[in-house]
Amino acid sequence: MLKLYFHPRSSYSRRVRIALIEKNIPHEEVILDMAKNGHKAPDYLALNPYGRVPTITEDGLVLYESTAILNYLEATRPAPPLVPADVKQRALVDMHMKLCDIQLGRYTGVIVFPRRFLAKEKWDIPAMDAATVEIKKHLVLLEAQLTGKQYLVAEQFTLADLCYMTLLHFLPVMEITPPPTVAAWVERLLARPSAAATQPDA
Ligand SMILES: N[C@@H](CCC(=O)N[C@@H](CS)C(=O)NCC(=O)O)C(=O)O
Repeated sequence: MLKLYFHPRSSYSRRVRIALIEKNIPHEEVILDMAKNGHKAPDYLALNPYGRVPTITEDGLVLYESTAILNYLEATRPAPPLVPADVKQRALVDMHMKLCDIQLGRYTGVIVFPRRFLAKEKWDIPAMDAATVEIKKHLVLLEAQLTGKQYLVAEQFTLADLCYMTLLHFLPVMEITPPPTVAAWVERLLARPSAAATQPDA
């Protein structure tokens, strides 16, 4: 059976958990005690030498990096689909998944991690301010791409939306107010039962 190693507060793990729910995939869950460095323990590092979550294992395969896992789940369990059938539309999904990590994930980490887990004296305020600027720039681009649309690609919920939703969940924590179309899109995504079932406690 597919096994998922994760932490309930991890946004990248949440991507995979949402896909498992959306696709109704039976699996076993292993929660790592990250507060006690469970993700740096030798037995976990033997699976994922980067010591990050999520990781999945299945039939001898060990796979980490959330987007690689999402693509694997899609390839092995195509129904219900989380990508469009059309090749060009599928390419757009891949583009948005990559841009989500490069243009957003990179910067949300700079702000969200200290705000959730570190005392204020330990915050790197200039770095967090610079990250805020980059995120706001990206949200302006997303606003233009989403105008008149419900979802990023092909008017259907895809892996592109899924990748964004677990990071944009933290807009309030980052004290960033999104432009209106992005705000409505995030609300729509986070209203999905799979989002409710995986909501982090803080
Ligand atoms: N690019 C990775 C990011 C995974 C990641 O950064 N996970 C965080 C938790 S959300 C983690 O494990 N951090 C622990 C560490 O970096 O030591 C992915 O998409 O899976």
